[in-house]
Amino acid sequence: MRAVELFYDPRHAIHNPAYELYNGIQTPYAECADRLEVIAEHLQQSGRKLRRPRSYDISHVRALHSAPYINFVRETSARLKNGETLMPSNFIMDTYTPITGRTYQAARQAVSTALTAAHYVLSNHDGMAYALCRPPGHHAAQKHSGGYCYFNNAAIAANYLSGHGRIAILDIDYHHGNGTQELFYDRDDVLYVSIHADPSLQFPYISGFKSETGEGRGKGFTKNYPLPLHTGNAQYFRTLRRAVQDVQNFNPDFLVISAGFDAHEADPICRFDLTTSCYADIGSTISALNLPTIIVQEGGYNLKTLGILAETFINCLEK
Ligand code: OKP
Ligand code: ZN
Repeated sequence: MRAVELFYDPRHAIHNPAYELYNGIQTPYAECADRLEVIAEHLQQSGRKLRRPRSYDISHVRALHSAPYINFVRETSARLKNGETLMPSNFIMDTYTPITGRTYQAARQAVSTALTAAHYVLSNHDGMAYALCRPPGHHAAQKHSGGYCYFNNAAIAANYLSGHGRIAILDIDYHHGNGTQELFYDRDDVLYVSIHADPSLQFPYISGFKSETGEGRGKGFTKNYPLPLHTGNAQYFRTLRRAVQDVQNFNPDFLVISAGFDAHEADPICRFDLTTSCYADIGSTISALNLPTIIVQEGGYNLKTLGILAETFINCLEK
């Protein structure tokens, strides 16, 4: 039994945009603060302790994101008054990623939460650490972002760990992590493997196709497994076995999981048909790799199921 240490910063809630634009129409913000609150409450009620992360300086963010992009998020946040929201057009590639007066601070804290988890496994090689991050990160690229993301929490933690060995990132969020893929596309010391919905039909549309495999030294160190709408447990699990085989072939020293729970059948904005038991199987399969592992929270939008999914997943990681 390997324990999963949990890191959670309640100040994530200061980032809470009022709406996103969908075909020009204001709709409630799916990436809401309650997402993380229901997970945190559920885990605490099932007897788990949540630890507060420490803070890390900006150098970790600068290592992957461009100065103009970081400055844009910081300065935009700084000039917005409480309650004001900007739907940016430069640097942000969609209308789902508004900036508020507190966005920069919350995004920095989410990075710190992921880095705290990374630091934990550096000194506890048998351990695992789960970073309850919000806002999520895997759509954040070097010079721009989108998809509810600002800074790439998982990628920044992976980059930090890459100073200590070879890193495999396994992204099980329903959406392709275009930001993470881009940030490591030309690197051979960080493997990126993603299972996600067919990007010709689903966000982020621009990447996640099978043909994208890396470039230069990074050729062969990106692996994409796009799946059709309404993928169920059996097909998902077959694909997961292949993805896990890729991870084993790479022989990493550390594993980073970009964990979205939005491939579940009850997710309101996604269209896979996984049941809760599939998250148990995913947890057990990852656990069997027996690697120092951090789990970084990405998507998952059904407030009624997020708590149980996180608990199921963590319980099986520990078995
Ligand atoms: C972020 B993550 C629904 C459209 C929203 C944006 C999806 C961002 C997903 N109103 N599309 O990877 O879970
Ligand atoms: Zn997602």
